[in-house]
Parts: sequence; C-alpha cells; structure tokens
Amino acid sequence: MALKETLQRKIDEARPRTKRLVEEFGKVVIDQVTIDQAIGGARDVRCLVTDISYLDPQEGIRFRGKTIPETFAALPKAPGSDYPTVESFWFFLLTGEIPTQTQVDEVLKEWKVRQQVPQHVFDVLRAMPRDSHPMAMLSVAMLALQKDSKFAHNYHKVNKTSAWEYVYEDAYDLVARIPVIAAFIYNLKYRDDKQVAIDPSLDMGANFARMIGQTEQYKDVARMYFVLHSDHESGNVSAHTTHLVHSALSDPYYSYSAGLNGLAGPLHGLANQEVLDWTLKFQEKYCKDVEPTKEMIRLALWETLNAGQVVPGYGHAVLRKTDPRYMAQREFCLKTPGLKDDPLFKLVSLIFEVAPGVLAEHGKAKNPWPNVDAQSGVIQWYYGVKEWDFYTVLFGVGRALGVMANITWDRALGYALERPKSVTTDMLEKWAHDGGRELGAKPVAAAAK
Ligand code: HAX
Repeated sequence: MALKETLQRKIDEARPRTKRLVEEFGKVVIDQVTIDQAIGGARDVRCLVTDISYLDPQEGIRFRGKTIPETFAALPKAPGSDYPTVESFWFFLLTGEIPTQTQVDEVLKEWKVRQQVPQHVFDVLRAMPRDSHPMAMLSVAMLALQKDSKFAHNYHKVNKTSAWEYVYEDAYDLVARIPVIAAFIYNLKYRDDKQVAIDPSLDMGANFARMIGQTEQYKDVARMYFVLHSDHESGNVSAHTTHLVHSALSDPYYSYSAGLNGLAGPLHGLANQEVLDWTLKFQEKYCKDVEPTKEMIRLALWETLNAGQVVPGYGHAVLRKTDPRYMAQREFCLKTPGLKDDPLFKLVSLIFEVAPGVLAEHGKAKNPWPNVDAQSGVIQWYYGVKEWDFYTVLFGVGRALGVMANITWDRALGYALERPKSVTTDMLEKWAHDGGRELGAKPVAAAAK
C-alpha cells in the first residue's frame, strides 16, 4: 500500500479515538498549572498531543515508539549503507509503520518529482545580501514557496475531514525541496554560487552530500543527521511554533518559516553554531601550542558562566540525562576511522568529561548533561563543512520531517486553533495570597483587586 493510502488508513483508525477522548472524557483532568510554570515558559505542562515522537526525561526520544538505535535497525537501509534513507524514515514518521522496500521505492520515486524547486526561490535567495544568515535565507525560501501552496489554494474547497490531504501535499513537497534549497544556500554563500544539479538517481541524503560537494562517507552523515534532528515531541520551540502558526490554518510554508525563525535562536537550534564558536575560541585562547587539559576546560567554562552566559550544548528543558542524539553521534565518531582521533572530537569528548561537573557545581541547570548540539558540529567540521553558521540549516532540514508529519496529523485529527489563556500579575498575586485559584471560579476582573 502506498504512503498516502497507508496514512489514510491510519487516520481512519485514529479519528474515532480522538473523538471519543473529547466527547466522553473531555473533562478528565491530566495536569495542573503552577505560578512558576505560568511565568517560566510552561515547562512540563501537559497540553499538547502528538503520536509522532515522545521525549522521556530519562530515556530520551522515541520516534513512533522506537529509540534511536531501534529506529535505525528497523528501517530499510540505503544501498550499501548501515543507515536508512530519509525517505523511508518519512514514511515511518507519518504512518508509524516500517515501510517495505517496495513502499520505500515508491516514496523515493515520488520524492524526485516533488524535489524540484521553482526558479523564483533561487532568484529571491540570490537577491538577498550574501552576508544574510543562512537561517534567514532558509526561512525566506519557505515564504517564497508559499505562493504555490496547495493547501492555501484549496482552502475554500476543503472541509475539516479533507483538509489534511492538502497539508500532506505541501508537507511532502516541503520536505523534498528543503535539502535542495539548503544545498543551494550553502553553495551560494560559501562556494561562490557554484551550484550542483540534483542527481535523480540518488536518495535525499546522498543527493545532499553530492550537491554540497561532499564525499561518499558524508552520505551517511546526512542521513543520520536529518533523522536524528527530525522530531523531539511537540513542545520545543520550532515544533511548537510550526504547530501554533498552522493552527490558524496558515499553510505549511508560512508555518515552517515561523518554526525556522524559532530554531534560529541560540537557546534552541543555533546552539550547534554556538558550540563550535565556543570550542574554537577555547582552542585559540588556551591551546595554541599545548594539548588541552581538563583544568583549562574548567577555567574556560567558569569564565563563560561568570560572564552570565550559558554553556552551549549543555542542558535541556525536558531531558535529565545525556541526550541519546548526542550519544548516537558520538558513537558514529568512535566507529569512524580518522574521526575518532580527530583533535576537535577529542576536545569535545574532554569537555563532556568536565562540563557536567562544572554545571552541577554552578548549581543552576536542572540538567548538566550534553544535548544534541554539543556533538553535531564536530562531525560537520571533520568532513569539511566548516562554515558553522550553516549548522542550524542542517538542523532545519531534519526538523522539517518531524513538524511536517505533525501538522499533517494536526489537520487529520482536526486539532483546534491554539489559544491558551493569559492572566495578569495582579491575578497571580491574588491567587498566591489565597493559596491558589479556586478552580471553576471565573477569573473575572474582580479577582485582580
Ligand atoms: N549553561 C549555563 N546555565 C544554564 C545552562 C547552561 N548550559 N542550562 C541551564 N542553565 C541555567 C538557565 O539559564 C537557568 O538560569 P536562570 O535561573 O538564571 O534563568 C537555570 O539554569 C535553570 O534552567 P533549566 O530549568 O535547567 O533549563 P531551561 O529549561 O530553562 O533551559 C535550555 C533549557 C536548553 C535553554 C538551557 O539548558 C540552555 O540555555 N542550554 C544552553 C543552550 C543550548 O544548548 N540549547 C540547545 C538545547 C537543545 C535544543 O533545543 N537543541 O536545538
């Protein structure tokens, strides 16, 4: 059964479950909100639903119920590779089913049709100042694609049951086009606009590697990287923003442009660029003629903390252990000859030995362990992708898979316009004084007095 038919079957199975939950169990309480959660970024408040992935604080991410190693093991592999194609992962994320090789071949075929990027998108990118941040370029490219949104064009023809089909169309086009656009931005900014045509015989990861002038080995780096960065349940800034904007029925291009703008923040996806910046500055300052030591790292970390800065690549809003996405990349480094002895990898490994202790001593971060961004730049650097302001674009290519699968399902299950309620500081002070807000009571203006 092809991807769309499989998805339709899964949607038909899922819809009655959501309907029943709302109609029969809609008033069942699943969480409460405290004042520090209201002021502190809604940490841990359970008010989003997704079946695409789940993030356990101790275990880390599961895609469709599978850990990272289980996901890599279960999916059909790219020819001659230990890693699955991104296309097979797309089938899996959308449907929750492991595709057969025939189903993967169908996606590969369709992907090649959808990956054609209209010329005007390239023209828009070329018109931007060359020193624009590549994330700004990627976000603008999403907006340039918007004029051809199938969802926007058909908005007046669809109803709540059929709307998902056009989101699916745009989502599929977007995930197929975004690596081509990312490669274009890379070549435009860093390789004198020497562009490389798509090779229609290659899967997404291999094609991306070729388009940015990379080696054979980088094909697996791309496949691994895009899968690892795809999804981290719904509450992170890029996923949540995309979901929020789409909840107004803004089409997938508007929605993902917004999501990318959130990913471009240094506390989120831009942290991978920040990690490289921090590490290279450390090398420059401390290790010009000498090998780095733990003591040097300790000093440098404290300098950062004492300056009121965060240590990039460490900490997480949900995780309370080392990010398995960090470990998956670390294992890739350890099993890759050359990379495992690379000085930058060794340095990042040494930081891994020191930073959690320093952060624990500092006493603020709830999670002193490394996240995905602490490791990803090292691999890119090793393979010659040294332009570290591009690293968040790579994240954005991967993240598109998760958020596009999510908003397809948002429409399939008819999720509502997102509109949480705000309160005033006066109200919080009154409820603090009263020992809590009397639930069921209306938060009328009088409550603020
Ligand atoms: N270095 C220094 N201080 C840190 C810290 C770090 N790596 N991580 C957390 N803290 C601080 C916070 O800034 C906060 O300080 P204040 O009380 O002064 O505001 C305190 O510790 C408590 O924070 P927390 O509850 O542990 O963490 P948050 O949920 O508030 O924030 C962040 C999570 C990821 C934003 C945070 O850990 C951080 O800034 N890390 C560094 C940047 C980074 O690596 N970001 C990428 C995260 C993964 C991701 O999204 N990838 O895209």
